[in-house]
Order: sequence, then structure tokens, then C-alpha cells
Amino acid sequence: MENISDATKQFVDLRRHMWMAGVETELRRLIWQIAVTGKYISAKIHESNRKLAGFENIYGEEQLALDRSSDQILQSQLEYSGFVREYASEEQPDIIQIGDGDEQYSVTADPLDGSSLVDTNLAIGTIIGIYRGPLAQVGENDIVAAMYITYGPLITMVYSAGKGTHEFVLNREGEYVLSEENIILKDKGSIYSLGGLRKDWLPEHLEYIEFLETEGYKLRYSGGFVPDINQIMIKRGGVFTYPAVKGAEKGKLRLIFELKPMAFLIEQAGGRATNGTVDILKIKPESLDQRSPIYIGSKYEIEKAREFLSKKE
Ligand code: AFP
Repeated sequence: MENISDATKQFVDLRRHMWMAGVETELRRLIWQIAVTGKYISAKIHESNRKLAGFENIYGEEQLALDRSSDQILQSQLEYSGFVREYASEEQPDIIQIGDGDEQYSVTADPLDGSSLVDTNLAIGTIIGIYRGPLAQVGENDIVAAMYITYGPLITMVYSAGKGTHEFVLNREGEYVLSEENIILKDKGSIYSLGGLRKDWLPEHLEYIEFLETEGYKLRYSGGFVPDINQIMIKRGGVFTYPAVKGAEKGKLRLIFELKPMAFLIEQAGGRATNGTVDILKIKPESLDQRSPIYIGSKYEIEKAREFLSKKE
């Protein structure tokens, strides 16, 4: 499908784009239903009192009322979709059975990633993974679609259903209209986004970052995975990393909720995503809460990461 002209993009909404791209009917409806929750979550952000909910999630992290309400919005939206088998989110300890077990798709969510930034008014986001079959058996390449919604000055939504990565903007009429189609990253970018404390980086990671510094990369790190990845996506290149660090060799970010969806989107845009040695999409999760180091972005930066990480003593 050739790219839609700039003049026409504003008339192409999400549903029409997915139909034109040949996305399978149930998947089209599912992506649409999830995208719609972005409006409700955004309304919650606007009305939030930003007080901690006094709860803790399974990771022992305090939960904002927003985290929980965003999760409830997503779960209830999916419960009435009719074609979702299971739902799992970072805010709940277990997989939730939504359907009667023979539905095609299961959904993972980080309902409000970066929620600790809400009080700073920085952009935050929702990360969605759509998998074929049961979540407990997710293996290599079981992810069939992914999306993220960025709550910033504009609400934007980036999705892929395996036919390229595309961005939509929520307009005043409450429609997601096409803004960037078939996003393709350059082989090499100019920004890097560095998670973890420098004092805790392992030697091979530090060497990699120092190499990038000799090449003049500019630091772009907000503390929100969604806007940090979105910057690499929209600027067409660069690298985000949250590495293994001393005392946390698995890094911080969750494989099934955060890393696989973003890896799917970035690879559909011609980029790469690895844990330093293995492609993120090839890792079979051993548990719902499995974490992994991540190097994600343009080909050149990821190949260099593999080179430096393979020198591990
Ligand atoms: P919160 O959801 O607790 O704000 O954490 C955000 C996050 O999971 C991810 O969005 C960021 O990339 C990463 O943590 C930032 O971690 P640091 O605060 O350690 O930099």
C-alpha cells in the first residue's frame, strides 16, 4: 500500500487506515476499542487529584489512583469486546480471564507508564501488547500487534498490526486521524536516552555509552518510557537503553508489558531491540513480571550495543 498523500491524511481515521492496510477484522476492532480508552484515560489525567492511591502493585511500587483507574478503564473496555481471551496488566498480580478461552487475542497493558511524572506535567503513556493465544504461553513472535498512546500537548497513538508503524493524532472531534504513515527509522540517529544510574552501570555498558559520546549523541531522557521511545520514533532514530545494573542484572523494564510491544513497533519501523545479546521479540517470557535489559532504536546503535556487550568479561 503506497503512502497516503499529506493532503488526504487528515481525512484518514484509524479505522479506515487499518481497513486500507488489510488488518484482520477482529484485530481492527480490538485496536480501535483500545485506542478509544485513550480518551477516557486522558480525561482521568485531567481530573486527577494526583494523590497516591495508598495501594502497592506486585512490584511494591506505590500506585497512583490514576494507575488503578486507567487499568479499570482498559479491563472493562475489553470485557465487552467479545474477542479477547485474557487481559494482564502491570497493575494486577494475575492474568484475567476475559473470554471463554477460544478467542484469538490476549492483551497486555501498562495502563499508565511514567505515572510518577504526572505531578510534573511531563508526557506519560499507555503501552499495549496484543498476543495470539494465552499469555502464559507467549513465545517467539506471538505478538501480532502493539500500540502506545502518548498523553502530551496532543494525544497521539502509534500502532502496528504487522504492516508498518503509523502515528495518529486525536483531533478536536475526538477522531484519531493519520499523521505519520509507515514510519521508517534511519540506520543511525543522533539522540540517546540512558536509564539507570551511571555509577551502577556495568563496565561493558559504560564503554558503549562512552563510545556514543565520542560520536556526539545528544541526551534525551524524560523518565517516561513512552515519550522517550516516541522521540526516537518521530525523530527517526537514536537509542534508548535501560541496562543491567549492579544489583539488578535484569534491568528495570518488564518484558511482556513494556519491551515486547515497543520492540514490535520499532522493528516494524526498521529498527532493532535487544537485551544486549538476544532480540527482545525472540525471548520467551518465563513469568509475567520478568524484566530485561533493553537496547532499542536504530540498527547502527543496536549493532554497536551487541558488539560492546559481547565483550563482557
Ligand atoms: P514509573 O511508571 O514509576 O514512573 O516508571 C517509569 C518507568 O517504568 C519507565 O517509563 C521509564 O523508562 C523508567 O521507569 C524510568 O526509570 P528511572 O526513574 O529509574 O529512570
